Amino acid sequence: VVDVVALGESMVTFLPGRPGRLADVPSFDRAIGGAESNVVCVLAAAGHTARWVGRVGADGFGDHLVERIAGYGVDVSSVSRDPARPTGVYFRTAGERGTGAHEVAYYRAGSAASAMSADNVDLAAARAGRVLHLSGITAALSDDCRALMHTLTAARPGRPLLSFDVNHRPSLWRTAGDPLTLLDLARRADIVFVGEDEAAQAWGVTGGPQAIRAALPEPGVLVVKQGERGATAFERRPAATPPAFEPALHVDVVATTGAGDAFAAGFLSATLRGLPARERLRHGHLFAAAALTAPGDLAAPPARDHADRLTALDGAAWG
Ligand code: KDG
Repeated sequence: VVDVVALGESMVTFLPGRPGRLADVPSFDRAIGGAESNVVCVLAAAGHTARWVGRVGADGFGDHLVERIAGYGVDVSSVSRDPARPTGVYFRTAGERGTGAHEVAYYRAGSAASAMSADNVDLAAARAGRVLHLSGITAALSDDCRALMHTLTAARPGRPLLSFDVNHRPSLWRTAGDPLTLLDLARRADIVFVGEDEAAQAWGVTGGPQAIRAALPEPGVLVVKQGERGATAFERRPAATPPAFEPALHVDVVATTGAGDAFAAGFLSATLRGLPARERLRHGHLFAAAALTAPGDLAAPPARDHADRLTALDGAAWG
């Protein structure tokens, strides 16, 4: 059984050759992006078995994505090709120093992935792992994709552990309806990742981790990401477990894109290894730090023995 399967849209990403506004940047370098495939690429790099299920166009960009993702050791045998629709792409600017704020221009409306549905996606392959990782991005791509998300998150016997990253992308929800849908989807998952900022923007839930947990009591594990401060994990079992907070690592941010995906990969990696909450959060932070200090979405996580040494440091030495 494969450890983790992720389903979602991946895109060819164009990274700017130099800082500046989208209006000014003269050239871009090609890389790959896609929140869900990022998670499985990092997990594969961390030594787990992983599969990506998605849909790309029958075009060179589709070939590029499939080949690059396979290059991380991810199983891509269930990726389908759409003969009529293109692979999505997006361009972005470099993050501003300090804040990491950047512009993103998606060219993904009508993409091959936006046509994913229960009819053209291999549902058995999607459900064949120990963990199925999904994100809220898919729910914003089209009505078909939203229906697919409802199918995959429905309770059923033998369902894999369902991991859901809310990944609220405001620009996609401008045309996709109400992002409260993301709250309904999160309620069906076993492990949920959400940023404090996302909960406020998408659901109007302010007041920090406790308020978010109150709005989302169903998932067995809820991880609230609090930006550069750290992250808090709530767990239902054992019943009396208090929430665990772990501070993030201090790094010089090069680009924030992909950091949330790397965090999820680190947390899931440690979850699959049966590590306790403190170590799961710390693996999340450690993997995120690698992504934050790289220009693209993806960065190799630290080797496992090194990561284990770092995450076992006592409180004062960490962070
Ligand atoms: O998390 C990184 C992703 O946001 C990026 O790779 C692009 O998947 C993407 C999206 O839809 O924003």
